[in-house]
Amino acid sequence: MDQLSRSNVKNLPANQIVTNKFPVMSYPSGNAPEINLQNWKLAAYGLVEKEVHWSMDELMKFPQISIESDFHCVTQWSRFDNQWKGIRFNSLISELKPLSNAKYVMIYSYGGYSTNLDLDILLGDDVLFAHTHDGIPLSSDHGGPLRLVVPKRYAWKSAKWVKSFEFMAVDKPGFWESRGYHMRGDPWLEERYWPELQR
Ligand SMILES: Nc1nc2c(c(=O)[nH]1)N[C@H]1C(S)=C(S)[C@@H](COP(=O)(O)O)O[C@H]1N2
Ligand SMILES: [Mo]
Repeated sequence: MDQLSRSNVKNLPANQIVTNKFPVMSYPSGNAPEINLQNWKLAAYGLVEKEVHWSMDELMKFPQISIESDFHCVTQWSRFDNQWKGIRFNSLISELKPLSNAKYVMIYSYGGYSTNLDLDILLGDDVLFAHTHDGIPLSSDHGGPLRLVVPKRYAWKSAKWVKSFEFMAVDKPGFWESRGYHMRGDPWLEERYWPELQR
């Protein structure tokens, strides 16, 4: 089925419009941050038994998974059938051993962006740290070398240019969440903004 006819059926959350383009949405600067790929590492810390810093070579030794998922931006565009390839968030967990009180994760990006997610959601089979989109290495505009992909949340939770993530016992707002976006951001429940901030 093509993308427009699919949009009439069941895969489009309320008040979204299908696009076949792949818009770039980056804030605050509008530009991709400078990232030194030479000594690039992904760091995990907080409520874990062991802090870990992975190089890209180390990450590439984890199982490389491909998933197809839809991408829903809170500004109301949706892009169907994105092919993402990368490493499941879940498969990094065995090295970290989160403590039992770890319930939330803050993802930090180069450039100062951050976003908070429930650990439960991140452990899903569909959540990846992706390095490839539709068969092409992720461009820096789209979050290369590595971005998070969380299909069950609005796309602002799919942090580009990931740098580190922190396990937390208490939820706290990331970049957009502290500016009124919803703490959870489920597109099927239209969790766009905190109700008290909606006008
Ligand atoms: N680091 C970072 N990640 C980000 C953003 C951003 O501004 N900075 N924008 C978010 C928003 S609002 C959306 S819709 C998607 C857009 O991803 P794209 O630019 O690859 O389409 O990235 C999300 N991840
Ligand atoms: Mo977005």
